[in-house]
Amino acid sequence: MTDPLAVLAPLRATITSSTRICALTGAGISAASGVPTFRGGSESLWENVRPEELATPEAFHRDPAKVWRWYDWRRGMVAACEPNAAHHALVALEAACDRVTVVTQNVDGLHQRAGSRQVLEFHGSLWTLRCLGCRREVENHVTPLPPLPACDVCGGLMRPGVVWFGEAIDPEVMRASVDAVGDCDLLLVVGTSGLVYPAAGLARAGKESGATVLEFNLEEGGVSAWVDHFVPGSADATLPLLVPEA
Ligand code: BJW
Ligand code: ZN
Repeated sequence: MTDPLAVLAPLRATITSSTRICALTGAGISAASGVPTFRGGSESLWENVRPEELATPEAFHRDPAKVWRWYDWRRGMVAACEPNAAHHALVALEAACDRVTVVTQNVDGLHQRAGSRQVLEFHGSLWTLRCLGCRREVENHVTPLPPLPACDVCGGLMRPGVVWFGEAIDPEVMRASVDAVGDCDLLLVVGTSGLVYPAAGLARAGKESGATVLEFNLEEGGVSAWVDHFVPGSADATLPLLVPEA
């Protein structure tokens, strides 16, 4: 495997002169915290059910209790995890750069717990519930939850405040994310398979807007063809190499 330092050393000047950095992150950034990724690996399975079969509105309407059991299990698991060196490296970059925006596909809240100040949750959050009756959204960190959580106001069924397959990204989050990738000079694509759209399209959009695009991953994936440099390795080992004096 290529030495990540050998990839990054010639880029030192590009990195240190960047004034606007955007990080597009995926499940791989939280892997070292103990949060399972979605694809590749038996640990990503829950009760022998594939995430793709649970993360849909159809699955929720068919069997809300089953989908809630999965989310409740994940909430409990994530609550017991801590941000890792990769999350902390993005926070440390804020000291060295005018603006750092994290666009995360993750719903675990670990970037915020690490201290990142500008986080766009592209696929929502495990810690938000939305009422199917009155559409009210609430922040909720109770774990475990009752089997079918109900709205305090109208008694309707609450659903996880995440974006499932076939659902639209929140338009404001979409706009802010497109702005962030279009407006940065350095785009870090970290720990995502680059298979899920429209998130994966943000990497290409960044490239087309003139950013230098670095990908940090164990292996090449769906967006690697668009990036300028691929930095191999676990993100908790490679992202800290970006931080000055690291
Ligand atoms: C490490 C590491 C370490 C491991 N260090 N790296 C055909 C073509 C194009 C699009 C489509 C299509 N058919 C259908 C679509 C659309 C669909 C889609 O993209 N499907 C594809 C799968 C084909 N997209 C949608 O449906 C989206 N909505 C939409 O299109 O709406 C249209 C619309 C418009 C207007 C009105 C209505 C509708 C919504 C997508 C929502 C995705 N939601 C999920 C679940 C969120 C909630 C939850 O968490 O439960 O989001 S799915 C899941 O995948 C989750 C993730 O955020 C997302 C991306 O996964 P990610 O982060 O890339 O993780 P993995 O596991 O895939 O990869 C991990 C990576 O880490 C790997 O690369 C490893 O190598 C690496 N890694 N350890 C560094 N230590
Ligand atoms: Zn309600």
